[in-house]
Amino acid sequence: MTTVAPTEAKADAKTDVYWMPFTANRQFKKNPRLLTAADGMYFTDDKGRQILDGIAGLWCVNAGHKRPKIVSAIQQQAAEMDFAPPFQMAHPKAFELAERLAALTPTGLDKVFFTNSGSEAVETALKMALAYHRVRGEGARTRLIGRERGYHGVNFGGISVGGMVANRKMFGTMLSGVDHIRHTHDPARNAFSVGQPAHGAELADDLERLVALHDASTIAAVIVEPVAGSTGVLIPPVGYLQRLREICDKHGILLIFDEVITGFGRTGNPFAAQTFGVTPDLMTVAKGLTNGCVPMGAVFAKTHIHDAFMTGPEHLIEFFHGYTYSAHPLACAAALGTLDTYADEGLLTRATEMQSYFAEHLHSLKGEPNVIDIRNIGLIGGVELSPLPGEPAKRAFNVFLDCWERGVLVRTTGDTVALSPPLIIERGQIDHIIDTVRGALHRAA
Ligand code: PXG
Ligand code: PLP
Repeated sequence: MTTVAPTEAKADAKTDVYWMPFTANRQFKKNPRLLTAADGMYFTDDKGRQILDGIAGLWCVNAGHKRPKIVSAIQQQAAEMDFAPPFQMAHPKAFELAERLAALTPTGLDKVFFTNSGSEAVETALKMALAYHRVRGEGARTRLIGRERGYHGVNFGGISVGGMVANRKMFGTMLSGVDHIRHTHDPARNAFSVGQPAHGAELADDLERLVALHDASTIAAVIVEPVAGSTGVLIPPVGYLQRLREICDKHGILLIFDEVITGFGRTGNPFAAQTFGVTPDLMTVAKGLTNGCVPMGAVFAKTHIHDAFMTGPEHLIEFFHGYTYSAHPLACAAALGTLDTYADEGLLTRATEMQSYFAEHLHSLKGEPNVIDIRNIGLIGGVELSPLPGEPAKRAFNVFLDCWERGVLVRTTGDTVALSPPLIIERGQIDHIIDTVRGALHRAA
C-alpha cells in the first residue's frame, strides 16, 4: 500500500474508480459537479461558488446544513462511544430517541424499530407485516400490494412493491406474490391543481379489484407513499388516502405509509399522515430523521402489531430481523440533535406558514415554455415539462444543469423538476429558486 499525503491525494483525485449511484457516470465524469462544504441554505462547490440548495440535499436536510446542535451531538458521541452492539444489548440514546419520536407520531404508532436507510425501513416494514399475520395465525396473508409509480428504495422487497419501471426491469422476478394498484396521476382532470387535486379518490377502489382477484385472505399489506416523491411529486387526491384506509380496514389488510420523504415536516406537520388525517398501521421514515447527517431509518408500528409478537417464551427472540447498525450511537445522537433543532425553530410545522407563498410562486411558472403541469403540497413542488421529442428526461435534465451553472440545486426525475428546499428557507430564497428555474425553462425551450 502506498501512502499519500491528503493534499496530494486531493489534487490527484481521479474519478474512474468510484461507481456512482443513480448517476450517468460517463457524462458526470467529463464535467464533475463536486460539493465541498455546506452551511444553512447553501452548498459550496470545489470552485468556491455558493449553491442555493433547492432540494434539501436529497429531500433530507430539512433543518438546513451544518446545524450546531447536530454537529456537536455527533462530535460528542464519537468521542464518548463509537459503537454498541444492538442485538441483546443497547445504549441509552436508542431508548431516548424512540420515546422522543413516538411523541411526534400519529396516535397509536408508538413502537419504533431502527434501520440505516429508507430502503431498509421498507424491507423491515414488509417483513413485519408478513410476520404479524403469521404470528396471529393468518399465515396465508403473504401477498404485498404496492402502487404503480411508487418508489420504496432499491432493495428487493422495495423494488418489488415499487412501480418505477427503470428500477425494476433489470432485476429479474423479484419477490413473488406482489401486485400493484393504479397510480393517481391524472393530468387530464387535475393539471395545475394547487395543493391536493380534486379528482381521483375513486382510484383507491382499485384495491377492491385486487381483493376480488386474489381474495383478502391472501393479502398482508398495502404500501404507498402519501405523496409520491421520486416519481415526480404526485399529490394524493382529496379523499383518496381515507378511502384506501377504509378498504384496508374492511379486509384486515395492513396499510403502510412510506414517509421517507414526507416525514419530518415536509408537508407542514411532523408526518403526512397528520396532514391528510389518515393513520397507517406501519410507517417508514429515514432522511429527515437525522437531517441527513448520519444514515438512519426507522419503522413505526402500532402497539397491537408489536404486541402480537410478544407472546412466546420470554427468552426467545420475537422478530428475527435487525441490522448491525440498527440504532447506531452516532445516528441516535444525530437524530436527537435534529429533533432539538426542529423543536427550537418550529420547523416541523413551518411548511404550513410557507406553503402559500411557495405555491403562489411555483404556480407562477404556469405558461412558461413546455410547462404541462405544476404540483405542490407543503414545501414540495413538481414542475412537469413536455419531453424533448424522442429524448425523454433530457429537457428537465437540461434545466437542472442550467440551474446548477447559475448556483441553484434542483432535482429532476423523468421530465419533472422537483423542489423540496430545507424548511428554513426564506421568501427571498424561494424567489431566487423560482426565478432561476424560470430562466432555465426559457433557455431549455
Ligand atoms: N421510500 C421512499 C418513499 C423514498 O423516497 C426510499 C424509500 C429509500 O430511502 P434510501 O434512504 O434507501 O435512499 C426513498 C428515497 C429522488 C430520490 O430523486 C428519492 C429518494 C432516493 C433517491 C433519490 O427523488 N428517496
Ligand atoms: N453479510 C455478512 C457476511 C454479514 O456477516 C452481515 C452481518 O453480520 C451482513 C451481510 C449484514 O450486514 P448488516 O447487519 O450491516 O446489514
